[in-house]
Amino acid sequence: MTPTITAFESSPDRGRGLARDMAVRWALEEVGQPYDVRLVSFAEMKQPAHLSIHPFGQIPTYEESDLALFESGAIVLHIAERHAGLLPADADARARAIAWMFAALTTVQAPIVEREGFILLEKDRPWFAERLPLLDGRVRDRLVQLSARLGDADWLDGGFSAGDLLTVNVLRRPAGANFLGEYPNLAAFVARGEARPAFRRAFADQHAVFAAASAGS
Ligand code: GTB
Repeated sequence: MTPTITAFESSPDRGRGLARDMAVRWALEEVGQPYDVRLVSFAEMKQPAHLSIHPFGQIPTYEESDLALFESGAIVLHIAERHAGLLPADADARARAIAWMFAALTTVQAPIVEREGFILLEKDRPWFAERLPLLDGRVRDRLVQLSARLGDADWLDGGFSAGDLLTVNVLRRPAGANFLGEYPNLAAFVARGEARPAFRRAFADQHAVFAAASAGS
């Protein structure tokens, strides 16, 4: 059965592929699984029908037969476990790839999202100028460590995996991408991810939603 995912009807990122449906689209493209997309408005996300699938009223969700999932990381893991191409066959390598998935969504993402939220919500506050360098430092600390681990490898642990997919996806967010110039190997890592045909298809599909909405408005 063709799975259905949800995405923003009108994404605030204006087609830049920064919302979390992007990781799910990319994973589905990597494994060659066709999918349908149900676009939802902010209001629809808070209605009982959507809340029955996503308890927090967000996107993305994933529905396939009787299975309904939320959380982009869980959805990508589900896709990776059921299709070849996103997790190594060797059990230890697979466990390490899953560790990178968790690292992307927790350890790497946390300071990036914290800085992003701070800029969005607190830029007019008197403490903004004093606190921003602290949050910049937290992002840099993480990127220094990630850069050291990646070294001159193409991917984080052997071949491309769901761990790389989620890490690239997180680093694309503005609060990560703003610093990539300081870490050429991370910039190249993100560029390698973005050059993958599956990424490009996923990006084009989500961008088409924005383009269609703009044309209609
Ligand atoms: N942990 C969840 C996951 O990974 O699936 C987080 C899901 C989530 O944050 N969903 C957001 C959402 O539905 C969209 S992705 N928000 C609506 C709401 O909470 O009411 C976050 C996002 C939104 C917008 C941009 N942007 O404009 O750049 C980037 C990322």
